[in-house]
Amino acid sequence: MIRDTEILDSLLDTVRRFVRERLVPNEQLVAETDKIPADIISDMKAIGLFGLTVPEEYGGLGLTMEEEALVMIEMGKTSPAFRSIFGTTVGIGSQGILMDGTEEQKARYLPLLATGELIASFALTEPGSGSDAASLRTTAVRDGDHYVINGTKRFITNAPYAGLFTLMARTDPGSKGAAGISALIVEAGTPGLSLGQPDKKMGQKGAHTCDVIFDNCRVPAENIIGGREGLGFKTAMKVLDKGRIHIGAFCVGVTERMLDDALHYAMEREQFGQPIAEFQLVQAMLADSKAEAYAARCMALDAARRRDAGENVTTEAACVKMFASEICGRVADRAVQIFGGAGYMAEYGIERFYRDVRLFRIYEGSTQIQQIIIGRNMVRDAS
Ligand code: COS
Repeated sequence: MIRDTEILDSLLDTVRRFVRERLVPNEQLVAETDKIPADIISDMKAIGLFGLTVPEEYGGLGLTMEEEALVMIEMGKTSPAFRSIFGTTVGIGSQGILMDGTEEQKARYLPLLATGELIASFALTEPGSGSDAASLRTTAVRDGDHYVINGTKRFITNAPYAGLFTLMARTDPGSKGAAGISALIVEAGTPGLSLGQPDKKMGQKGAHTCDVIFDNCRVPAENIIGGREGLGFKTAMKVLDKGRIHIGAFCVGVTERMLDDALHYAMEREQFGQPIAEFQLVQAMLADSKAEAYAARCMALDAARRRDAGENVTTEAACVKMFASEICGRVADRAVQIFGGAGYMAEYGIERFYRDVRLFRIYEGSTQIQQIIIGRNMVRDAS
């Protein structure tokens, strides 16, 4: 749903210009230094990127899903690391508080998240629990007015800068499945919370993940999201449903960027006396990529509109995440192929995208997890 076309167009125009003038020229620098310059992060805060999804009454822009998807498509036209720095705050890191938090939790944290003063991380994955999220082992045991947390979370995006973690932990150690899990807000700096070394990754330099370790970490009992135990797994699943449309839309943007780069390269690069874009075998790669990017764009926006209309979009969100991340990987591969030898060389940048986009098929639920969700829901709905 688009609330006001004029206001949205102006926001999209600002983001487009910001991407073109501030982010694209710094892609190589970020890849080489593994760091996003502080002045770029300040500019992101100034244009409201950290508050995209926080409701207006808490100081954010309160975008609908369709509006958010359109912004993500624009943000995808540059290195994914730039999205990552604010993406967990507007996405999976804060949404649990927004969807299921108490009024006090929202009033306390959302305004700080909307300005970027606090960065939020989503702490679900563990060394022994990835796709099988309900098997997580981190415990949060009630002790008077506090919960005492023990366990390790792994590959946590933005953990090195996070001001708060939306943590999924087992408050009922007697229950092995989803029902014993709760979501808790843990502020950085709480005694007993420490961070591992930053992970060395295949791509997305400038975006950082690390372990988050809880060793008898005490958090006030009022930090349990929703004020009740046992809701955490469902909170996490609802957050991921929305996050998957966000990531799917972002994949569309990155796909369009890589395709644009490949098209321009093919129109400039001459072989056999003419631009390689004139050859039908190159055109076939461009055409397949164009059709897939178009399909993914339509899917992402349709799922977003359905969510805005109040439909349950668990299946559609999984379809978008699966399809958009898969075509993104295919287009990255074709783009490298069109660039030929230059595609393998760092200075042309396309090999960097090829490595960066590999993550999309894995995080926020792998392609295989999306297949399971879609297939299971189809059978359930039909019976
Ligand atoms: N929205 C609301 N509730 C949901 C839900 C959703 N999308 N999906 C599941 N639930 C509920 C179920 O209805 C069930 O509730 P009841 O017990 O009251 O019926 C409960 O949650 C458990 O669901 P289910 O039995 O389907 O859980 P499974 O253990 O089979 O796990 C998958 C389901 C595979 C879908 C889940 O583990 C998953 O998404 N894994 C991937 C995790 C992931 O994306 N990790 C990335 C880390 S973040 S970058």
